[in-house]
Amino acid sequence: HAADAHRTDLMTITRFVLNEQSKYPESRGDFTILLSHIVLGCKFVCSAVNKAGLAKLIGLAGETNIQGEEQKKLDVLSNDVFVNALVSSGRTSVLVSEEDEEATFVEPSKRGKYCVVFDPLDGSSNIDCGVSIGTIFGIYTLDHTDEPTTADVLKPGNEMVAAGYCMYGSSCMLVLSTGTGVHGFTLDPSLGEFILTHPDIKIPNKGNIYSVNEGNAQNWDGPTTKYVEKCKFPKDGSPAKSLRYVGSMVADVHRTLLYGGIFLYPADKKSPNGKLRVLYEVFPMSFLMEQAGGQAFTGKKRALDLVPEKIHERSPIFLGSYDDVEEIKALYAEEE
Ligand code: AHM
Ligand code: MG
Repeated sequence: HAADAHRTDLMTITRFVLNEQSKYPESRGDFTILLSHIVLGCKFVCSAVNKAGLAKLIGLAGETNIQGEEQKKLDVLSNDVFVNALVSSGRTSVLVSEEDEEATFVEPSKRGKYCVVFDPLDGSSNIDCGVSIGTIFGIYTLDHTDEPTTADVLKPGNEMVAAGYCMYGSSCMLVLSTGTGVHGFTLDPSLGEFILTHPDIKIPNKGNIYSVNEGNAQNWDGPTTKYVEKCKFPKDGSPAKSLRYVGSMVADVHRTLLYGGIFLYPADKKSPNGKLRVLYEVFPMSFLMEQAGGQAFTGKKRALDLVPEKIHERSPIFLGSYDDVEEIKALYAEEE
């Protein structure tokens, strides 16, 4: 029976990726090992986030608890966990984290062929009120055996070999693409395993939700202003869109992926490059959107074609359903 098969033949994320990688004859399991270390980081952060209130993990970095122990803020802790997991995988050479100003270069004895860019705990301003937060990551391959440099990660998003995020919400979900579609896995807490629950996610071609921090509207440029006006007061007889904005990129993008619509973090007069970071926020989410059949646009070009010059560079971003992103592209094209 199919129902029995579901319960006894579990497609874990490790099994899924092993299956995928076996299609490449040259694969030696390195990617699977790397991913299992990322998964470990996600499980650790998930458990820490769930216990945050209880364990009094929340607080300013450097604060001490009643036992007089130094407490680490959850985002600092998450960063340490991911850096340690990635280095100890023995499969990485360069790491870029939102939490660290400089890139981490793995010592020669532990080096491997991958470079990982990540935001260990995105949306951390939402921790204290229990709103969903997440980890975002992107993976590049190192294509030489010389000493690694930041040039190895300052590459366009279209060169990423994999990208994903883990959302710490009402359930813990890991969404991954290795370039063959987008697949969602839900953590079964009793097994401690991510199980395939959302195979081959496709974003609807058009959605009825827009997602943006409208408090910045007075500083927007013309096309963004026109677009949001159109969402609220459509002139072509179509219904107005609903507004949903969590303020946590992982949650806002996850909803956009599943329900369709558009997520915007545009440029404004105060932040001409928007807020979100190219390497570990814009690229991974754009990679997933394209793999799910959607689009990601910067206001000037396809987001994945950006070539970052600095590891913490920012870019405006408009991503989501194919047809909705077409509309904002048309408005920017009119400007030129
Ligand atoms: P963070 O990396 O400091 O947590 O900021 C990133 C977050 C994203 O998750 C979210 O999309 C965005 O900031 C929200 O920004 P704003 O509060 O300006 O709307
Ligand atoms: Mg962030």
